[in-house]
Amino acid sequence: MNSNPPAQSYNYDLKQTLAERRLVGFWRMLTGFRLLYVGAVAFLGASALFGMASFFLIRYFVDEALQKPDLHNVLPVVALGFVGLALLQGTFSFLSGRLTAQTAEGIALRLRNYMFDHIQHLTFAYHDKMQTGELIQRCTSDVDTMRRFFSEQAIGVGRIAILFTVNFAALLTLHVGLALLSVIVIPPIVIASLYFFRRVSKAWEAYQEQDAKLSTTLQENLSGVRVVKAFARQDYERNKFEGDNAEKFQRGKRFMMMHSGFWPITDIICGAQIIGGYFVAALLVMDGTITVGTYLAYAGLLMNIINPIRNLGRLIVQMSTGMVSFDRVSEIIRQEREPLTEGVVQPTGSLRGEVVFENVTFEYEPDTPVLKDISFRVEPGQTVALLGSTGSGKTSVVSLLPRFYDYKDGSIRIDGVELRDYPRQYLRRQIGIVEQEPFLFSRTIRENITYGVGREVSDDEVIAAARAAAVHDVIMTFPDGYNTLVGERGVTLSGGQKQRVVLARTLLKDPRILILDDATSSVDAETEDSIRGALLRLMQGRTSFVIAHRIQTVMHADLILVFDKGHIIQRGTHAELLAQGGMYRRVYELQSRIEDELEKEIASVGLPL
Ligand code: DCP
Ligand code: MG
Repeated sequence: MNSNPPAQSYNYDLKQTLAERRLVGFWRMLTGFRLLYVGAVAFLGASALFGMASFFLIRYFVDEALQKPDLHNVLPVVALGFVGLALLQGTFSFLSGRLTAQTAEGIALRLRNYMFDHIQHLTFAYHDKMQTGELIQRCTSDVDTMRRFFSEQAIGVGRIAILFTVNFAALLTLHVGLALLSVIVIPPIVIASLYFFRRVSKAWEAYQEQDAKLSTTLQENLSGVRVVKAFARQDYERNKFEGDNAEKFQRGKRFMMMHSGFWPITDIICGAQIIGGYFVAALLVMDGTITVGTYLAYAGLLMNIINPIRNLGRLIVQMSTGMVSFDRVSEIIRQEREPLTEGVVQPTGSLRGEVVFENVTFEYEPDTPVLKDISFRVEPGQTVALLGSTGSGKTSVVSLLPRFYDYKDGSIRIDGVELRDYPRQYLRRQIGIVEQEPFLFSRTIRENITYGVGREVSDDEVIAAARAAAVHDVIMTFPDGYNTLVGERGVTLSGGQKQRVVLARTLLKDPRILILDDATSSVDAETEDSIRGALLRLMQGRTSFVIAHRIQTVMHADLILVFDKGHIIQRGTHAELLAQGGMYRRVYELQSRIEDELEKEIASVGLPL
């Protein structure tokens, strides 16, 4: 069963890759790009070879060409040789750069797509806990650090290995003793690099963590801008942001300082190496062991060896940032996806809509049950109303039906099949929810209404749904009608309008089981009355769960469940519950009294009802 189709388009299992050790993980991430990567390194090697060859040309020029009587004949050839070598070196270096860019950008592109898709498939429980800002930061900044890892450090390793090998081999042909002398700096540099590697890793991790915190603060402040303004808390928020920002500054400074503390050390070591090498080589020239041409070639090659060694240190230190980002990204990727299409049963038709809860217990956090011993039964096409004080568990009950969360104990059966045996995707297609907090995308109203239908929809259907949700007339007042953009670049809808657009979206989906979680909370009583007719029509023939605070909205339900602290404390029809007394009746009487008084009040001041 292929539960996560998009992930399958990658020809390797990223999750397994990331579970491994980091370097192995990086190598496996190169899957599909290895040829490009090898090409990039090979072209670099070719470029290095031509660079090295020019030093031998120098030696030939000084030691032999200059002694020749027909120097004027040789000179143009030598000059052409230098130009030719430089051209070849440049060309291959350019080609290598191209392949590198293709590799690194390609890997980053794939990783970003993978992460986006992966995050969409994570469980509700994970999203409840993980901050949005943190996720955004990991998908952008950390992925970018990994892109740099592939474009700079991964290629850099190959580059250093090649430059070192080629130039060291060339040095050996010049003079074995000098060649060996040139590499005595390697151990101290490696030791210094490893020491810095650990410290820089830690500093970078701290920096990225703070960066994520800042993203979260920013993101929350932008989403919650109304609250900030309404409470005039700008100063408080600014101070909080400035505090976080100052911490980021400190951590960034620490990271940069550590980074830069490393260079003087390697510079000193490498500088000593170069001077020492030149000095010894000069002594050898003086006693005639090597020629002047060899000396010049040595001088050039030595620089070619010292530079990669120096860069090795830089590379090791920079790699630490790639590793940290790798870990932060893998933390997300290691999370289990919520299987969408897996299920013991694979129903093809529609649900009938019989829902049975039996002693269901559910908790978001271990050992803090939110629902305790919930049992009830709904026949197909019936309407159940859920009433209860805030936090009593109403939303939690209905969130179990589309398998947003898995219940702990007990059994929930739809049409006689245990909920766990249904594929999530099937349930989610059969169940329509109008959530407590309606959400619209920054797309057109039409796109928002047809979202989730999964087929071409005619304008008539869209309009019919909007009419049923009593939002058609509102939409027609917008300049572009159904093509009006919602959100930042378009119209701003009121809470009630949003709710009704979401209602239209759910109507169009034509679900077998309908969940209305406070779906009319943001509409006034008058509009609610006008929607109620539509809702009643809509609920016909479907099993419906209606959560509402006004008893008027739910009094016609076939079954009313009254919740308190995760328990069902009362159940029955409106008439039965009124006869029972208790909480239901108290709330009913209270609400009726308030409405009556309100009516009287309005009548006495002469306002039209
Ligand atoms: N809860 C939680 N984690 C979540 C959602 C809720 O721990 N992701 C807790 C908060 C409440 C309890 O579960 O203590 C029940 O929450 P519900 O959302 O089910 O409560 P209601 O829907 O009944 O409340 P309201 O009328 O305010 O919507
Ligand atoms: Mg709720």
